[in-house]
Amino acid sequence: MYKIVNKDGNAKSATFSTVHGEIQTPVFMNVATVAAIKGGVSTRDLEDIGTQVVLSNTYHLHLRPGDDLVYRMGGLHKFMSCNKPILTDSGGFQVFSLAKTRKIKEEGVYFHSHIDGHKLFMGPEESMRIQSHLGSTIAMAFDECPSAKAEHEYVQMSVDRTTRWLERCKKEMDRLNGLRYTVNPHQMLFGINQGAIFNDIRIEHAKRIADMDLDGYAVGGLAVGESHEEMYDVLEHVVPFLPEDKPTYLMGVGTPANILEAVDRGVDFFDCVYPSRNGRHGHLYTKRGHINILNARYELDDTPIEEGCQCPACRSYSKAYIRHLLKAGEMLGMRLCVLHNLYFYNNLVKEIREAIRSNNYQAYKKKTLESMSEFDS
Ligand code: PRF
Ligand code: ZN
Repeated sequence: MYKIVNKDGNAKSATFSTVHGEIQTPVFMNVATVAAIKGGVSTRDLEDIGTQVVLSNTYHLHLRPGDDLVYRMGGLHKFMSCNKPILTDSGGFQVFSLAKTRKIKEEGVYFHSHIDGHKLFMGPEESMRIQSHLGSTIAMAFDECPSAKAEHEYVQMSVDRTTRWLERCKKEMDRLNGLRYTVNPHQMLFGINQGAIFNDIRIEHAKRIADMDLDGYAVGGLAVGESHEEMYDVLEHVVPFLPEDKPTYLMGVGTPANILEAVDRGVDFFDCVYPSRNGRHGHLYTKRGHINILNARYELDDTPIEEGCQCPACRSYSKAYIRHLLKAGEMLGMRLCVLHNLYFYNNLVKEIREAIRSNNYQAYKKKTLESMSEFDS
């Protein structure tokens, strides 16, 4: 059940109820590709950093440890001891970005594992069966994400096939949810809009999938090499054709500025590897821009990464100490940086929700964008 709490312009803030708890949107999903947030963050830490939803991956878990194993261990929630909603991506995108020698056919995609090279096949039914084994809260449809540089003719052909794949996903998900030994019989399915940067294809596709009464709708195929302006333009054109009474998810996006702009165009779910990946390298987000904690200027800095930040790193440790840990290759250094960055993203969407709910989004967005560009060291 998706209920809009308030709209401020096109920005919307909602509550989304799931069998694993209620989600407040806009929300940032914390990426745990192989059922672990990289950087040594455990599910025990999620409360401290304000995580609402965890995102994991069909492709990776199918290869290792195998979705069969996860099923026998009682499903992903039990396996990784996570009591929050989990969204699983379908594997479509990862097959295209990671696997070697893939061949796309009407039935699905033939490819080789990026781990040991063995031959595999994944189509809509396989993706749904794997996600059903995992028992995630939300399953994503199996799609093709065409390159941002693909031509109109190819993109049209690909999107038509993605629509046929979506029909097969829905049928298979309905069947799986009705089986007796399903981990999560209430598993939800989100469709994915594609069409590269061609607004005509995007809009036609959005209209077709909007009629399919899915639990939510994602905009895929963005942040794959096009400019930020092109991405915002696609959102402006396509989001109005997706059902307003369902969640809108922009896949794999993005920077704090991208999130602020996309919220303004009606998006309310996000995920991105930036906070965890950048954290592992000592690149830290603050309200005044990003800092590189390895910079010599922080050698004797006894202040936290961000004054007033309530994350586990800032509540106890100085920049000088965290810098030392990273330089010494201590695991704790990386962990503290990732905890801070995830807290920053989760807190950003929390502030965004508060601004939308008090009809103050434009002013909040302007102030935040201005202050975030203050420094870059
Ligand atoms: N499709 C799927 N997952 C994704 C994408 C997509 O297009 C993207 C594109 N930014 C990220 N993750 N299934
Ligand atoms: Zn912090």
